[in-house]
Formats: sequence, C-alpha cells, structure tokens
Amino acid sequence: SEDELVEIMGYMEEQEDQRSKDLFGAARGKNVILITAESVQNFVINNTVNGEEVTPFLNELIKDSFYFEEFYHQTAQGKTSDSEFLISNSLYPLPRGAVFFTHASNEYYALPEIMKENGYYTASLHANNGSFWNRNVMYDQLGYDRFYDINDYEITNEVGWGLKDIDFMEQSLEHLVNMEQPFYTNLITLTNHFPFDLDEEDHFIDPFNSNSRTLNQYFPTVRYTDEAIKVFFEGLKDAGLYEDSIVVIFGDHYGISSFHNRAMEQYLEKDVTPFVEVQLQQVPLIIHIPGMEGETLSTVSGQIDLRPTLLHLLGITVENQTIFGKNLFSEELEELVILRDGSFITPEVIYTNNVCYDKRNGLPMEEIQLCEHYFEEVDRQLSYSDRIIYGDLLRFEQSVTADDEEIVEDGPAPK
Ligand code: GP9
Ligand code: MN
Repeated sequence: SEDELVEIMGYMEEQEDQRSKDLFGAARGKNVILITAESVQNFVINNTVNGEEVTPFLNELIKDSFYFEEFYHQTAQGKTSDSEFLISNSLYPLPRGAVFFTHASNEYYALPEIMKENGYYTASLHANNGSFWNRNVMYDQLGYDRFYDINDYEITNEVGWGLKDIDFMEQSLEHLVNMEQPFYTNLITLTNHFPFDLDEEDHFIDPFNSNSRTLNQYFPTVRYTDEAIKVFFEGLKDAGLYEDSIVVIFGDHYGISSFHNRAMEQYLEKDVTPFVEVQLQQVPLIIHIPGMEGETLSTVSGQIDLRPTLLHLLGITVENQTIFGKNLFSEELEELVILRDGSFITPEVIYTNNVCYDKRNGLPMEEIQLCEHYFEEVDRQLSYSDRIIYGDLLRFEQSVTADDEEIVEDGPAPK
C-alpha cells in the first residue's frame, strides 16, 4: 500500500541523514591533497582504447573512494585558473576573460584562507612559471602560504611548458615530506595538456586511430598522468604520509574540444549531439579517504560543490560565507548544475542551446516546463555571482553578516 512506501521512503531518508551526519568530520585533521588532473575528462574512466585501459590506476582507486560519476567542470575562458577559482571560492568564474587576471585584487574568503584559520599550512604546487594565469598575484588573495612554482623544481624531464607529471609528482612529494602538517595542498599536473605531445618512450598505451591527431594522442597522455598519480600514491605510502591524508582528484576542464566531434563519434560509437556534448563536460571527481569504503555516487554535481563537500568531510563549519555550491552529502540536496554558458543539468533534464533534453533518451522534450522551471534560478545564480565579482562585494561580507547577528539579538529570543 501507499503507507508502506511512505514508511520505506522515510527509512531511506533517515539512512541518508545518518550517512551525511556520519561523514561530517570523517576526515577531520587529515592533510588534504588536491590533484588537479589537467584536461582529464570523465569518458576515459573505466574505458579502453585498442583494448587497453586508459586509466588503470584511477579505475582501481575508485573502488576504495567516493567517486562522483556525474560531476561537471564549470570553467570558461580562464581554464585551469577558473577551476581553481571555483574550488577556492565556490563562485562561478566570469563569462568572459579570466577572473584570476581581471579581479585579482578583490576581497575573497577562499578555501586556503579558511584552512589556514583552521590550523592548516596551505600551498599550491605547479611546475610552470609563477606568473602564468597571474597565479603569483591571485594566490596571495586566496590565502596560500606558499606557491611552489617552476623555481622549486629541478627541470629533469620537460614537456610543453613544464616538468613531466611523473617527475613533478616525485619532486612534489619531497616538498610535502618537508611541509608543516596538517597541510592543504593543490598539485596541478601539466603533461596532459593540448596538443598532448609526449615522447614515445613515455607511452604506456598506443594512440587511437582517427583523423584527429589531438584525440589520438590524448589517450597516451591521459594514461601517462594516470601513471604519475600511481607513482604519487606509492610515494605517499613510502613517506608515511598516506594514512594521515585524504586525496581529492578532479579534472579541471575538457581536453577535447568540439572541433574533434567527428573523431569523438568514432571513439564513442555514437552521435555527438548537443545533449552528448554537455555530458562530455563531465570530469572525474574522486575523494579518497584511507580506510573508508568506496562508493560510486550518481549525484549531479559540479566543481562549485567541492568546497562545501570537502569542508563537511573535514568537520569544518564556516559561519559567514557567500557561496553557490552545496555539500554533496547533504540530505536536502537539490541537484542542479549550472554551466558557465547557461546550460544546466538536473537528474531529469539537460538544457543547452535553448533545447530541453530528456535524459532518459537524449531527445528534445515536448514539455519545456520541466526546464523552464529552472530558468530563474539559473539566471539568478550566474548574475549574483557576476555581481559579487564585478562589484568586489565580498569586502562587505563580514560587516553584513555582523549586522545580521545584531538583528537576531534584537529580535525575539529563540525558543
Ligand atoms: C598552466 C596550466 C594549464 O599553468 O595550468 O593551463 P590551461 O591552459 O589548461 O588553462
Ligand atoms: Mn588546464
């Protein structure tokens, strides 16, 4: 009967609440190691090319991790720096230009700063020029204690702009070993960057075979980064840091643009419609907490959600903050992910280019209301976020929230 279902659903909700509560502080006090996996898209996970796994290490790691299988990048022209902005601030990047360049002197209340307030040493590690994306300026605003840039690495093995990922991981480990604990760090990889050039000797798998040299070469470079992450985990264990750390791996943005849709169709063996193109904006999110059981979550989620999710796991509550992301373990989660171009995704629909697609079959829907319902919310979030950045509004954050508290004090006493 209906009552039975109500009872069962009530039970499920309870379970969920309990899980969220149990996870609060599950990683309290641990070192936090983010790995920004350059250009790694989600379609390579648990996938093969010429019969060989593209990401054998990550595929194994996922079994012992929280793996969000429908997690979207929300970056725009600021590429990697936009991903850093999303994760640090849980705000949207700008529709044009890179906020790291255009608004680097704004007031922010960013994740590194919050971690610092909670007793963490904070650092970003990236073997490229410190001025790339204006990082050396913006990082001060975000609250990093230290930026390990190209000058902190011995250039043993170069590709493109920087050190190859395996060397980068080995040398980064030395920095971590000498770091004050607990630390919050972001390791930004580089080898898997367009145009995906890599010496033959570093190829663990063969390229794909299509008329897109870019897509063909993408597979061996992703495979190389997967190997670098494996090397990192082994090093972490050897150094005795593994048990005291959590590792969060995520893709920063797409690597294969729509110019390569034809080759992509050949690889995926299906048409790349606008519906599929939005899904190709999925990047992996893997949260590995040593000793915890793995779980694959189908929650519709995005980079903007990482900060509150991470803080939940660390058991850190932030009082005065202006963010758009949501704790992905929350019991009241409304699953809505907004991409920077105004496309959006829910468990039921994908809206892009003025078409509302039904997720069950990938076809345009007759009932546009299912999408229309979200238009206001999507506009509001993007425009509020833009206004915060353009108006440097976070400089008022502490005084506005202090005013709020006064109002509460003047009001009726809480029961
Ligand atoms: C540059 C690296 C790559 O330092 O983060 O930048 P991208 O081109 O991906 O934004
Ligand atoms: Mn990038």
